[in-house]
Amino acid sequence: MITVWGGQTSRSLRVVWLLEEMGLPYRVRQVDMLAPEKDLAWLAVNPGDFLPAIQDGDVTMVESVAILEYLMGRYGPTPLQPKPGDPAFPAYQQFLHLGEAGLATLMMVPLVSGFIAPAAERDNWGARWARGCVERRQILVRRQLETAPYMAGDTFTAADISVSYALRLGANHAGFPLTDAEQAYLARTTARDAYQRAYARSHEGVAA
Ligand SMILES: N[C@@H](CCC(=O)N[C@@H](CS)C(=O)NCC(=O)O)C(=O)O
Repeated sequence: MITVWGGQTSRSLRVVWLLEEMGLPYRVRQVDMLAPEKDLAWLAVNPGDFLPAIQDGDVTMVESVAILEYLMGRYGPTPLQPKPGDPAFPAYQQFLHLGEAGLATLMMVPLVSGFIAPAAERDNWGARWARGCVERRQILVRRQLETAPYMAGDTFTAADISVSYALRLGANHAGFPLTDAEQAYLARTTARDAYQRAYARSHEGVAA
């Protein structure tokens, strides 16, 4: 049984979403990152103390997009992961990684500056720089949506799991507005049964 260590708004949602899409059995172990006392069982899994992580038999892994690639490689093949010879593969690979490396990672800087930093440090050069980087990278998502319903083309893939998470993170927690096309895209991806189940499982046992 695969164990997903996660939190309700964490990138563990990407992992749980993929597991639901693939129909694989798993359990979620919630970690409260803001708890005054650290969960020692959690720190033994990831001493770096960032979510998500998975345990699958002898395998322990962190980094949400790497975990997606592991699960698809280990338990695929799956249409969520186009093969290298597929014309959709380059766009798939690009947006799978852009969702984290190009968008979500950079979004964290204005997010923590805007909502967690002391008031005097909220408007800072680093946060403004990161915001500009995200805004320019988001143009690539918008350009893709002018020609196709999904990041890799006509078919939903793990790249959509990666990018959808980032767009929601930015819009809901870091003040990155969504265009009409991005909103329609998110409505499309998050209407999937697997997303709905993943969202519910990720929030189980968590007070509203
Ligand atoms: N690139 C990592 C980012 C992980 C990350 O930033 N996780 C957040 C929660 S979504 C976290 O645990 N932040 C606390 C910290 O890094 O101290 C991934 O995709 O898994």
